Amino acid sequence: MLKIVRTTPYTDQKMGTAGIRKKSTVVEQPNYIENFVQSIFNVLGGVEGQTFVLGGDGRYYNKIAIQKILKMAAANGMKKIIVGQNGFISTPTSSRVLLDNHADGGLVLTASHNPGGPKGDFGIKYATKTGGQCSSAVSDKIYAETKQISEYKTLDAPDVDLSKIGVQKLGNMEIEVIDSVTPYVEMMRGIFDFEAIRKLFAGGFRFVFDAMNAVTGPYAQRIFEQELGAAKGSVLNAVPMEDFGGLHPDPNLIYAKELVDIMYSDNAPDMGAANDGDGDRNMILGKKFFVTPSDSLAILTDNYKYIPAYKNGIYGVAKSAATSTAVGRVAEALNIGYYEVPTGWKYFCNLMDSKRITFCGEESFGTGSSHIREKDGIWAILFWLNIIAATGKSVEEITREHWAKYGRSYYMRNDYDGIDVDLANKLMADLEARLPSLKGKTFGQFTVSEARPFIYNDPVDGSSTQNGLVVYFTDKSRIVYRLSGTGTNGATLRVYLERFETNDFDKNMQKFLEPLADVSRQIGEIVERTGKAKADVLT
Ligand code: G16
Repeated sequence: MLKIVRTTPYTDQKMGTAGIRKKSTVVEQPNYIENFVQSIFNVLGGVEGQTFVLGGDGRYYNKIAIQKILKMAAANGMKKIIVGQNGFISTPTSSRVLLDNHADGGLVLTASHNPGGPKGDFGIKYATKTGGQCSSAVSDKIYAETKQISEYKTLDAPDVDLSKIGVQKLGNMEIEVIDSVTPYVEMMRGIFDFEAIRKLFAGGFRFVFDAMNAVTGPYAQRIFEQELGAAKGSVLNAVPMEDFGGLHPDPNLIYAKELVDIMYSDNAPDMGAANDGDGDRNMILGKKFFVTPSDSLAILTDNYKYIPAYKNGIYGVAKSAATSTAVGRVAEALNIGYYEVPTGWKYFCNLMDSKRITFCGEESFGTGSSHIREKDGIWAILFWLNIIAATGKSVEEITREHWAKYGRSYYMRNDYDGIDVDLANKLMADLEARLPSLKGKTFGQFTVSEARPFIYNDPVDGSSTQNGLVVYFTDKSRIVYRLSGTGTNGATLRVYLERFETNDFDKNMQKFLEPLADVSRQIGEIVERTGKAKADVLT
């Protein structure tokens, strides 16, 4: 039975870098999810007759939110919803299923790499029919709607059983429960040389993948172990859990500790990799060797010819402004288009839709291509495995050859967490005001050549976005400052540091970047303003 429920608006439903991301306790408030979802439907002018894709990374509150959304969709006259079995779908798969089915939109329930559980985080990403996240213009409209919403529609009906694959009805709406792993496996088979990777594993190549108790466990077991023949047990933490077993499913050197310990042990396998909560991020490790996401993007781009789906040529490549400039040197050598965009995957989508780029990536462990409109964790790992299978070289050899050819960007991100939001905003505003006065100034060994806000003019839709502040130095070093758009605990100031080196590739990363980190604190007045002498997290 149709129910119209009166509600009062929340004022904090502005989408950040990727949808809304909140503490679980926030989304558990009465009508919180309902207000947000109805606001999306309203901004779309209703969803009558439409088809959506729905699912999440299985974190705490996934099941509850899915039932709420199914009932609301049916009450709003949606024609069909395609849902992952038991409500599971990785972000990359959701994008693929959306495109394959010509769906009108999609909702992915995830807070990505943030921890889960009753004390963790929850979130919703909204994708349009392009398979990518909505534009800032649309998210602004949705935010405006969330501030004035007064009612939502739902159905008075029992919960839907999502455990069985097949079609069922809720009111007049069709619900198709799918095995979300199969379409993803088929997509990967269509891109990479599975036969070559199979031979690599058959030849004894040792591989370990950490699913971090998140959504990619079942995908990874199917692809790496069953399809490609990696040894049984190669996939660690393979069973998705509501709280990720207490892990912080962020694939970096700090949070993927179990994997890092294995890869830095004396008996390390040949390659290690990890994904995040919803399967769109990746980390690549060789034996006692870490590949920065910025280098990974550059290396994949330079080696596109080894991959069957790209061997006939690629369009250009793009990176977020904060990501190191390594891929820019490859783009120049390959003579392909090269774009720098604000942080947020949605900024790549217009470039992919208009065939300006094939590959794109970000420092925050996201890499992807135009096969979907989200970043793709397992795709990046298969890309590496395919290159290794084709060249017979190790992760370290491939990376070192890259440095020898192009030079090395030593690169790290310093995060200052849990800062008061007003204080952080003021720090950025004041720094922006000071930027023009920095030009020509010398800080220790570094002289500023240019300092400006990063402004992106989208060549496709003409929109203009400012994101972060960039300080360039005469020796090709760079510092980028920006505030995170995905945190849930005050503000996080991210400071990205880069130094370029053409000869010595064995410097200690942190030590080499430390003088620049000092300069970044000085220029940003970070210590005085935040009281923090050092960053909380270095990645
Ligand atoms: C999201 C976006 C990414 C972006 C990242 C940055 O990643 O999808 O495009 O790079 O946030 O986060 P922040 O604003 O905190 O630096 P994800 O994996 O969380 O969806």
